[in-house]
Amino acid sequence: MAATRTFSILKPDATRRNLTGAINAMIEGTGLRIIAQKRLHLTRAQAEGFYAVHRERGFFGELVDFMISGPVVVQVLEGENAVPTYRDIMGATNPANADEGTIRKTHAESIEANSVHGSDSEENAAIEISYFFAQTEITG
Ligand code: RTP
Ligand code: MG
Repeated sequence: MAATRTFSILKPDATRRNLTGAINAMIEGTGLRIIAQKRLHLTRAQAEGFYAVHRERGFFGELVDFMISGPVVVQVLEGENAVPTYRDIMGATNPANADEGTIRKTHAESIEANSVHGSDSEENAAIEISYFFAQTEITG
């Protein structure tokens, strides 16, 4: 089967607790390959743009404040069924509902500070990858 890509963010609660390596090991354990990665401190405008689909939700302001509260690591992941493979290892949005062995069950602090983001479709993955990465930064 052809390799596909998804977009990932290790959120500020993860970088603050020095969990980049631990989470990357869980990602690589699925067989997904981290084909691009960089550490950034998002601006408010970048975070608002990234989460624009949620701007009408009650938690939008808090979510943006959280996402700019510290550095993040943005990544492109590649492998078979990359979007659902990553969503599976991430676990449910609320860590209280996440399965054992998932990133969020193991590491997340709360429904907001839930350690990771992963695209929810291949279409959104392509949009999100191009929001943060130039083609020349991705080595498949
Ligand atoms: P993500 O987009 O970050 O991968 O997470 P997701 O699909 O599992 O969840 P989504 O519904 O897209 O929500 C995006 C992020 O907003 C925060 N959130 N806070 N306070 C709340 O009720 C609430 N609900 C969602 C989380 O950080 C969630 O990952
Ligand atoms: Mg989402």
